[in-house]
Amino acid sequence: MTDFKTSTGNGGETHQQASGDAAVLTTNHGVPVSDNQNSLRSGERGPTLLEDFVLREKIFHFDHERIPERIVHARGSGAHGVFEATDDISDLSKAAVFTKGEKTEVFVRFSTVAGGAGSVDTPRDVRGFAVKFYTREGNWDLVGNNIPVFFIQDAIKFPDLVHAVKMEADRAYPQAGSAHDTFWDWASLMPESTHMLMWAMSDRTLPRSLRMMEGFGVHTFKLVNAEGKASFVKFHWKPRLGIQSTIWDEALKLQAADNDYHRRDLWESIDTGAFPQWDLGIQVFDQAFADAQPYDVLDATKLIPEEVVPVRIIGTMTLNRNVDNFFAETEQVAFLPTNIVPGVDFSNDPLLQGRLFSYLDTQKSRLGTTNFHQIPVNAPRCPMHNFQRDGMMQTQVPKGRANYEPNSLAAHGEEGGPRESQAGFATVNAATGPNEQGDKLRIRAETFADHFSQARLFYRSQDAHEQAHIASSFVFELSKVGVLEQVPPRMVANLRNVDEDLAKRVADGLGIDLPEKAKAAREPVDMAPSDALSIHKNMKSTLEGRSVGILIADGTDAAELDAVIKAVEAEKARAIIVAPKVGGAKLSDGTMRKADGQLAGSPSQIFDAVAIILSDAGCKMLLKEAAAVQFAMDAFGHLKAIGASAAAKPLLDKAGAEPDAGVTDLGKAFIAAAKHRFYDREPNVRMLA
Ligand code: HDE
Repeated sequence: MTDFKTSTGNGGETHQQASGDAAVLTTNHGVPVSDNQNSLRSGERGPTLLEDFVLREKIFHFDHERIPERIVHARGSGAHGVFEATDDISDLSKAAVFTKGEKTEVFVRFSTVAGGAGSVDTPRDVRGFAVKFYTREGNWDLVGNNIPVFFIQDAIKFPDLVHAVKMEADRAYPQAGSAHDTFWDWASLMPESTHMLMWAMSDRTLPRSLRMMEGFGVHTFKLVNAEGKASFVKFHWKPRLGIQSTIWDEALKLQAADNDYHRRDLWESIDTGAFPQWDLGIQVFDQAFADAQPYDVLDATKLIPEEVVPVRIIGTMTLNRNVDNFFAETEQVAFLPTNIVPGVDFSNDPLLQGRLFSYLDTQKSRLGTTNFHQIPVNAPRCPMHNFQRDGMMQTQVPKGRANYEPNSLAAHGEEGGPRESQAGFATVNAATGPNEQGDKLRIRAETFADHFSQARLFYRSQDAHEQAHIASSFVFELSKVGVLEQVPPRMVANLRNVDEDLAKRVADGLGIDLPEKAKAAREPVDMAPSDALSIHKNMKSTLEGRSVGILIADGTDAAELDAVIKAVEAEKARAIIVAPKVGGAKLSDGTMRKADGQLAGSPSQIFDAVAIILSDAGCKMLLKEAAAVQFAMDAFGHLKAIGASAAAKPLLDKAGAEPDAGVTDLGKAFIAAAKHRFYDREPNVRMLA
């Protein structure tokens, strides 16, 4: 009989040697396994035996490895961290998590919405921003997005929205994108989605990094203090690195360059100790303020401008630990808006109210058991006691007879079990909003009728470049609508209620006549523009947390290269060397310098700025390399700073990178430029709507 263990060098002893002192391989039931290479057969070339419990168990388990992916937010990336409360808000909330100086463990999962678990990281899409706080009073989940408003006002529309935006039911495409018939058919028929559409068509849906986007609780919630007094609140996450987005052409090309662009970026930042941080802010207001607004604070398609109610910072979240296992943690984490702690409460927002039902159902469906709270990533870190018992996959072993209450077992010396506490969560009992009590009505409140004022507010708060991006996104997305010819004009008819100029630009871009203005349920009003809504008006001049790609080739000046690397690293940014061969390039001083990435696999879209350091000979060689020309061309087209050695000029010329404020030599000017994008360049490189 042939012994494959020795003749192939593939198993048995060889394998053990390779894994050093590794623990003994066993079955799920702890039985040591002697051969993990060959199944048990009847004769050398005969059929496999049913008796082979090792094979059977291994394949059985493998066959059941997958669980249903999330219906929305299927693709996500998670990390552990800590939240530290930095301000005393005991006058507003009694929650332990907000006690000044309190540190609370957190788990965060960022996600795209429409695509499947294996889809790309950079489609035009909303990003989920879900935070689980393991507080000493139980888990609090703030399950938000990177956009402060939502598409719909009532949870009953959610399945329609999701069906419309996901891949079309018959053909199963497109994956992870809204640029298709069914989404725009639905959206153009839902005027209440217009405000969110403005955000979705802006660069907010093209974040440069998960570390560089804001987060929002979206709904109005309540804070409750020790006296039981409630205030309304909206939650905000502000990234310490500032907000930064890519532009559309760059995001498209990122899909080809790196499917895992955001996941990798998050992992590598945490892995290298550059821990991402966000400040948690609150906008607090009362009923009198709510009543005085021209919109309803219970309507999730509306925001409260920061200029009207400033955001007060009350704590900082730091993500400092990558997961040990993606499935066990990031996939199995179960967020529930119903996970709430004393000191925080819900509002009557009808979208939030619907979510309170939905998430519990979905977790049971995904994780298969009502005991999903026992999975380590979901389990509270504080003690947990109740009389819930049994169920599939019960992993706890409750002792004694106390599985009911009231009971008098203690009188008999037995364990009686937990008791209710006055300090426990108690729903706020006060008139806190319109329709708090009343008749049962399947109706939308009249205060929810204005669908366009805040869409206009958003559009008019953007700078000219951002407005051009929004108009161009509408053109791009609507140009992907196929046979449903009625859809683009219907959408433009809605946009006329937002801004006549925007509507005209979109109609022109599509090459269609300007349609009649759609009749608004309520005429929009002009609100004072809010600078806080613009990315460009709030961008940080910084290189921190960003990366600079440095293209080199044989002959590159060693001193020049080292100076750029040093200057980039001094700014807490990453310097990443790109060369035609990953083994590296032979520099001017005769030394070999290893590359971090090979040119063909490291296009400039994965960097925030680029330096091109070439000798005359190196440049001559790269003029014949399309990837090098493209490197410069895309950096220029994506409005990035390009620092170049004098000898690299022919490459810039061939790439059409004309001199401007963002094209510099390799000195200080490059580092200063690398902190910015050159949006003024854009009219020279692309026709926007
Ligand atoms: Fe969700 N949403 N959602 N959602 N949502 C889910 O729960 C739902 C909404 C959000 O990383 C699901 O565990 C309804 C708004 C995030 O695991 C599901 C409605 C906001 C995540 C669900 C909404 C969100 C989800 C799918 C309308 C921003 C990912 C898988 C009433 C405030 C969490 C899951 C993670 C996930 C239902 C609207 C954020 C089906 C019914 C508004 C970040 O339960």
